[in-house]
Amino acid sequence: MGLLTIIRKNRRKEREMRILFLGLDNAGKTTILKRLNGEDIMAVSPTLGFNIKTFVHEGYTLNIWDVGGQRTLRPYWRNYFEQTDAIVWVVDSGDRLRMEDCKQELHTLLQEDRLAGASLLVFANKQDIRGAMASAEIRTALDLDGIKSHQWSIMSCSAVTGHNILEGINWVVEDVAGRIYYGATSGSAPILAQPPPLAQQFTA
Ligand code: G3D
Ligand code: MG
Repeated sequence: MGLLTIIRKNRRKEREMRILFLGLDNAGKTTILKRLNGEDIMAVSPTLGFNIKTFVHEGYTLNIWDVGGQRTLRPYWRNYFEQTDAIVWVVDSGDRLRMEDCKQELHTLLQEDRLAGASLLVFANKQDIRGAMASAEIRTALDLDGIKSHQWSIMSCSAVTGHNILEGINWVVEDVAGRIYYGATSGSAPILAQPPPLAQQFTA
């Protein structure tokens, strides 16, 4: 049995998922995580390295890696790719000027072999800002429909109001569980009460 197979089996038994939060700097990654963790969202400062947060959600342990998105830090993203089950790509929906940069970075990221198979959730964050781009507009601007390599979904949200944050994480957990746990042939795979819904495109 290969090492990867052993690691996968262990993770299945432990019901663990590894989720990577990425996106340009200032998109709201750290704020979303703080919101999820019930922390004070007013106390965020730019992430110079990375934060790891662990939550138990719907019976799964989520290890969430929040990595700094400044241009100078982006070359280091690849150090975090191993064993990633899902990518949460956070977008500042008010930042029209950097949408092209955002698209390029996302499409470059998705070419990474080590991310093959990871689910992709695009969070169109900061919907509370006046003039924010709607998720349908961001879907086009980021050419999400051109992504054939990953199962993806886009969801509008606001870390400030909390709108759709949990719904987004639910989609990630269901999508990953559908692949890792339902696709499992090992007897150690947990049995869930309900099959997860098929991947859906959220345009809320
Ligand atoms: P990052 O981790 O992606 O780099 P941060 O982004 O979480 O550090 O957030 C960057 C700034 O955006 C912060 O403001 C934060 O309060 C703000 N922000 C995050 N999410 C939202 C949101 O949903 N709505 C609004 N209006 N602002 C948001 P500061 O002023 O501290 O730079
Ligand atoms: Mg940050």
